[in-house]
Amino acid sequence: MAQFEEVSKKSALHPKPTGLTLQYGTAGFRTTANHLDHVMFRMGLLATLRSKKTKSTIGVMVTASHNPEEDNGVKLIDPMGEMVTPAWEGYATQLANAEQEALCTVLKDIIEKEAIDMSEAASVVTGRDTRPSSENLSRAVLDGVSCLEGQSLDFGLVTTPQLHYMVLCSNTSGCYGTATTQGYYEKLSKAFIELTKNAPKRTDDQKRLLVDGANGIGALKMREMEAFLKSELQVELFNDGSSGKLNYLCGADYVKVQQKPPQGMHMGPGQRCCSFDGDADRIVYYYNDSAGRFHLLDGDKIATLISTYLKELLTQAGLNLQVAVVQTAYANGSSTQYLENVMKVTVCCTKTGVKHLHHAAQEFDIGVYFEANGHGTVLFSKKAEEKIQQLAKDPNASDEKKLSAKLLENTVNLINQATGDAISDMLLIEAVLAIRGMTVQEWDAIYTDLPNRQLKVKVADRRVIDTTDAERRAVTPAGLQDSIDALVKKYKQARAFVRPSGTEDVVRVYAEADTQENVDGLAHQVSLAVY
Ligand code: NG1
Ligand code: ZN
Repeated sequence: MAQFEEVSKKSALHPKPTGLTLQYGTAGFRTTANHLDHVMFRMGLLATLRSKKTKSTIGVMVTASHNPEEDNGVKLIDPMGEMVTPAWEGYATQLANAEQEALCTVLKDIIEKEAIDMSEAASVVTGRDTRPSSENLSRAVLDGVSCLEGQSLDFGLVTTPQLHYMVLCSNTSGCYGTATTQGYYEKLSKAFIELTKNAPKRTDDQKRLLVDGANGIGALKMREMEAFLKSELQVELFNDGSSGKLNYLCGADYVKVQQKPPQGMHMGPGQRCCSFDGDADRIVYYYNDSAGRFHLLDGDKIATLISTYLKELLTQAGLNLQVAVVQTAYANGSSTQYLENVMKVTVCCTKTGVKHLHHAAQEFDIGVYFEANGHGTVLFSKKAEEKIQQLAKDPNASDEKKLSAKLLENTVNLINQATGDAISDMLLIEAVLAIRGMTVQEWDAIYTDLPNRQLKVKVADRRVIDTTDAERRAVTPAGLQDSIDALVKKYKQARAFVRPSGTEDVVRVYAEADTQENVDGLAHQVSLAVY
């Protein structure tokens, strides 16, 4: 077939370094940028096949999120804006690792296995972050798409969640929104402005927010968004990419892991601040108190704020819808306790990686999911959306109920349900704080985090560690879990676990205990047990 000849010919322009093997991990492929050209070309091929198979638009995002600027990565986005299914992750790995001469055979195997009709049309949308390598790499993706005669639309510089949104809009005939960045800004800003009308007394000072853009795409897109917000949010942007290096000493991952403010931000006492990560799908908040002490409000605090707000509105509206919060093993123990015992919401724990949380959240009427690192969103079931819409226009409903339903309706519109989105989450948090008349300190005081520590350990082969129970217990190597259990017993309110990272060649150690000194000791001892 002519298409395969084209693949053979073009793939020679995107040669695979012999012997290099990579794996489609938690967030797609990620490694040093100069090892990725062939992977990009091949992901263009695979996205085209996926599009033919699903008869839908598929997304390909070129980014390595919070990784250093020299890295890059790629991930595929499925029709409803979610991560690609596990079987196709497997195909992605096979295709990326096929030596040059075996490429067409692997491609044909996938086509056969999935019974793909190659005469189907295909449509692929692409996007990229601001890494210097991203432009060429996304060109390689487009090369792959054109080889198999797929249609492509390159959105160029967009945040990861913006591309997820484009995919979802494209496959729902515009019902979710218009598949343009303009459509995205208009949808979100309209909902935000409607919500903040319920907080008419907000002062300019309360509208002020300091944003660390991680020197990445989020900063660029925040500048574009600002014009649509009509001063209802007054953003002061730091690390906007004009001089600093992407993710270097800044961004959500740095702030969360180091538990300190990003460099280059001038925060006054009590000033509300937030950080995006390198592709703007994560956000964390923080402030310095009057004594200069740093306070972090991570994904767990965000999930708590949002679920409290939703529960209150549902009660006021008299709507019987179940709210659940989905977390991972990294969720601070205090947050889980607060959610279960005080808020009385269902809490479930999944493996790390948004696809697991997203999947679990789909099981509920309203599923709030957040990783502690600030990656998350809220999913509303069809039933929940319909009930809210019906009540909002019910002529017999009381004014109070109607108002709550309207607030819920605008909240739904403000949320990017395709994936966690720093810009959308930020606007939601700002709206909730405004409506509830809450300061960042009051939000922080909902519960007190247990001191915690995350460490990375380099080992010869991280895959020797296998885990169970949503990654909270190690099954192999033999004896490791017993050692961890023995160490944890020595401390109060302690918990610890280890797991191999899905995005870096390291083993991650996490620990919690009653004091920072104790938890630092525990994390260190656990990291020694890993060797
Ligand atoms: P790994 O490297 O598997 O721990 C990290 C984050 C995940 C997720 C992915 C994708 C932590 C502990 N892990 O995964 O939560 O965000 O990157 O970006 O933060
Ligand atoms: Zn990210």
